[in-house]
Amino acid sequence: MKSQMRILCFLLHLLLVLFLASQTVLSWKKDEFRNCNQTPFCKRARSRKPGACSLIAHDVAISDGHLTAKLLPKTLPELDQGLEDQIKPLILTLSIYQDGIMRLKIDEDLSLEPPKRRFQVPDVIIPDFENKKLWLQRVSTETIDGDAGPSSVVYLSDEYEAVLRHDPFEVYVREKKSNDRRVVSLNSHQLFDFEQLRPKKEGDDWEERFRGHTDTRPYGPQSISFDVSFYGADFVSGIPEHATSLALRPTRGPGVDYSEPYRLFNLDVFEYLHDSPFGLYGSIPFMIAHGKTGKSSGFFWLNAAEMQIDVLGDGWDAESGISLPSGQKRIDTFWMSEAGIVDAFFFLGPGPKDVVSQYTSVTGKPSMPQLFATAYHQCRWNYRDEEDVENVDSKFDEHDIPYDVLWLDIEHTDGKRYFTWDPVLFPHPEDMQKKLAVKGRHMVTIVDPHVKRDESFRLHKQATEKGYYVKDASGNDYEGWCWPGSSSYLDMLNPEIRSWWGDKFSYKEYVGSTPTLYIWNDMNEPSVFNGPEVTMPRDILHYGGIEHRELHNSYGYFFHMATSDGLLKRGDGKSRPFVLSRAFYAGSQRYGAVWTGDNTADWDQLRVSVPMILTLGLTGMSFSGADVGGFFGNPEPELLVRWYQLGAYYPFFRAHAHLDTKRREPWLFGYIFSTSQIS
Ligand code: NBV
Repeated sequence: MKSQMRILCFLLHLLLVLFLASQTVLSWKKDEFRNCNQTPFCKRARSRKPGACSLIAHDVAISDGHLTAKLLPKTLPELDQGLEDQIKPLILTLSIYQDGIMRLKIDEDLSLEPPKRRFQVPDVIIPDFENKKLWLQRVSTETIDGDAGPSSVVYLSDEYEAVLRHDPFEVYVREKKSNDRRVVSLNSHQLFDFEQLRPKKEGDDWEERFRGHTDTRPYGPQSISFDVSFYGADFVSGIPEHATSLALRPTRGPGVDYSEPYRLFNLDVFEYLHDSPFGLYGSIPFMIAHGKTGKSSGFFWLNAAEMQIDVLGDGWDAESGISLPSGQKRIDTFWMSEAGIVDAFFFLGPGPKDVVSQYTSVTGKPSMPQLFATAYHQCRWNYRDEEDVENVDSKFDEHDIPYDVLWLDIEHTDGKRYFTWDPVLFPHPEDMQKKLAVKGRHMVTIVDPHVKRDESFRLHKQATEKGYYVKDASGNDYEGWCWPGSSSYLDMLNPEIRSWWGDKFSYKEYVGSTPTLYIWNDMNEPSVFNGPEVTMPRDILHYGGIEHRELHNSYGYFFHMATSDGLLKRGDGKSRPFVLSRAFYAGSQRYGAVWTGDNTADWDQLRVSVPMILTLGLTGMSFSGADVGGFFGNPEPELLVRWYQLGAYYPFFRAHAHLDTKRREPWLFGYIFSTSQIS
């Protein structure tokens, strides 16, 4: 009997081990995240058929140097009391800027007082951009290609002009010299849809539920979607961050590889897959199209709500009955966002470099990194204590391996209270930094956005007293779960809070910091362990009554900005900051470096790091890298060697490893690490 029990126990144990092993292999927790079908705005938008948009442009005029128009449905529904609010016009504004840039804004008619002003992302467009506006003086009218109604045409540059077709509503850019040749267009397939805000009526159920979380959605449906076509294009790239190829593969149409759209929703994804359109830690809604003719164009949608983008494969519209000007190859794309407005920029190139420089003339050029930051960084979660730091540092000298920066992860703090040091493990932080500094080396410490809710923690006390945390629907400080346990999150949308945060990096406030200490912002998607999809609920409230859903993708950007500005202030504006951030948004290039997060020690992840980093470079984030060696798991020696060889060419070159991995400082591999031993 006893031996039978033993066998049973053994078998159960074996089953458990097998189960756990299978979990580690397939550990991307797909079910924790929503797919398009589980995301009502995405499902609704994707089910629209070409030709569904019935808007036409009215009252086209020039006003304040812009072209303006009202968009109204072609057939107005019978006016009765209940429907009145459904036929409010949308206001369109088209503006032209120097160097081949067109901007299109579409919003609700604010004079009709919608229930709420929709969010427009602040502090992304650099102030200098407005000085590049060309003052439109006149609009000409043309009847194009047998259209029943007219189109309005305005000057864009010496080579291009912008066309607003009235019926059906469409916006495009065409070449002047052969005016049936288009460059880029919006709503050519008439998929445009703009859900206007409306008062809640009896019986409206706006709540959305996902895995035990309820999103109250007090303002109801407010999504926007439209198609954008790139003419003369052979492929499109951009819209990071995804672990996928440089040329984005189609997500809709016959025989496509991916069935989900490319998702842009900043998330802390545990053990991400190496080939997937699923959204990762950062979002840049900027796409570049390129053709074999050498011509490029680009499209950027300044909108920080959840976005989903389809690249439409050949034949996706076989049954639509819509025919676009023939003879021009093109790539069609479909853009969907949960909230916000249309604030879209079209870049006309003509070369790829021109497109990137047009994009960065809107969102800013990358900041010049400190020289040391372009060299090799040594990181691990975690270097245990001051002695460990000293040993690692001296081993680099002993083995004559160059390195410039040593990093400390979350375990260096006193109980995950950032800006503090564990009193037992790191009792002499200043001396530790000075010892590195005499050799010309620097240190980086981690500062995450979750603040430990602990009355005795000064940062938390001040933030609570000042009312600096984001609020839940009842107006209380939102509480989520993260490394320190119960935590709250600062409202980084508010410039006053950003400035207060920046002051925390002064030498006086960040006790134990010295001028050679720089910063790492992790978990700033923001990651909330017990939140929906491991992030902040969408109905949490920010400064000015903005819902988290409206700005989600820019939260990490504002956090990065505040930290970087803080380091600048610390050095009286004289010393350039270095801040590495995991989350990012359009414009993050102005604040420092990013990396591709928690990759895995395998060959596929080594491979995909290349298109990921190239894509980041194309979208302005030129200072980026991937964890050398792979964060999760233990790389075999050859993988590690190859990763170092590749990593030396990453703009940001840092080795990093998970807490549970074996130590892997380069000298630990002995002679195997010398290339002669590698097959
Ligand atoms: O702070 C711990 C880690 C960090 O080492 C890593 O680089 C980040 O991407 N952090 C994520 C949190 C835990 C990951 C499992």
